[in-house]
Amino acid sequence: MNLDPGTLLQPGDALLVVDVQNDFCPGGALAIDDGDAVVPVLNRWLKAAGELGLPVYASRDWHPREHPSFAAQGGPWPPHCLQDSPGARFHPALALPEDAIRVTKGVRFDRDQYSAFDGTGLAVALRNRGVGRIWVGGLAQDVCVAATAVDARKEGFAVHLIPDATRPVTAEGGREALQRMAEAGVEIPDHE
Ligand code: VGL
Ligand code: ZN
Repeated sequence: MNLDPGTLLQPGDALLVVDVQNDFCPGGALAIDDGDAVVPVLNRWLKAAGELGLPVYASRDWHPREHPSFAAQGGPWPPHCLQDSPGARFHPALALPEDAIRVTKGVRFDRDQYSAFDGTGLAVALRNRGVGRIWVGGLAQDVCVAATAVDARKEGFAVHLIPDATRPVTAEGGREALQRMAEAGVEIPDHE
C-alpha cells in the first residue's frame, strides 16, 4: 500500500513523526529491523505537508544517563538515545524542515515516557495551531508510535496511522499494537 499524502492531507492536519533516530535504525543501539525504511516514505509526507503549509512535529527519545528504562536500572531496554549522542540524532536522510517542531521526551528521571503527549504539553501546542487531525508514523510501531497515537485519540484528535511509515520492534508486538490503536479509534488503512 502506497498512500498518496498529496490527496489525503487537508487544512487542519498535522504530521507527527515519532522517534526516527539513529539508535532505532540498523546499526543503532536499539535497532529495529528495516527501521530506516520509514525514511523515504516519511520524506514524501514531509514534502506534501510542506507544500500544503501544514505543521510538522517530530518527537525524539532523549534519555539521560542511567535512565530508568535501561537494563542496568531494571528497565526493559539497552541504553539508547543518550542526550546529545550520535544515536539520538534524527536519521540523517530524514528531510525534516527547519520549522518542524521538536518534541523531546524520555527525559524524566523517575519513569519513561513512550508517548509524545506524555508530560510534554503537545496537545496544547496542536490545539493552538488549530490542528484537528494527525497523521502518525515513525518508530517503533509497538512502543512509542502506538502510545502516541492512542494518547492523541484520548486528547480528542482524529488520528491516522501511516502504516508503511512505521516498523515494530517485534512482529507480534506490531500486530498487537495495530489492534490496540484500532480499538482506540485510530484509523489504519487496510486494517480490519
Ligand atoms: C522507544 C523503546 C525504548 C520508541 C523508545 O521510540 O519506540 N522504544 N524507547
Ligand atoms: Zn527510550
